[in-house]
Amino acid sequence: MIQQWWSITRTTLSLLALGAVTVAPAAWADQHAEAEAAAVRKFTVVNVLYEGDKMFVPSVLVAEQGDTVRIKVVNKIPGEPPNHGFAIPAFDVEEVVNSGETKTVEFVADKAGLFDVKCQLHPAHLSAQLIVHAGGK
Ligand SMILES: [Cu+2]
Repeated sequence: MIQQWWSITRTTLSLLALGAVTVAPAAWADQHAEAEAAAVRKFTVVNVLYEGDKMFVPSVLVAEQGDTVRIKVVNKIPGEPPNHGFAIPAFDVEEVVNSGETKTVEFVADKAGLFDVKCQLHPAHLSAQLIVHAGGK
């Protein structure tokens, strides 16, 4: 019974993880709709190991120009190395998060465009994207 539950849960979690990576446009639309109401855009980005690749979930973040962007970064990558970076060079964001830890970064998205979100420690780590819409509210 527990085994069956775990199997279903594991399948669901896998689909969720996959969905977060591949169905970005839906997440984008949701985030965009919420953007009208909030000047502080809050995200939780989880660093995961998925089928051999290290990546950020969600992998697309959307904000309006002028928003304060607050991102909670969680490192859930098991094993070595225990540290992973979280950097958005365009906004001078650079942090190192130890395995199992959480850190929060905050900045003002004062310019519009498409920006790289990456692990500054490991070039092979898959990047994410930050989209900042021009003009704001
Ligand atoms: Cu890394």
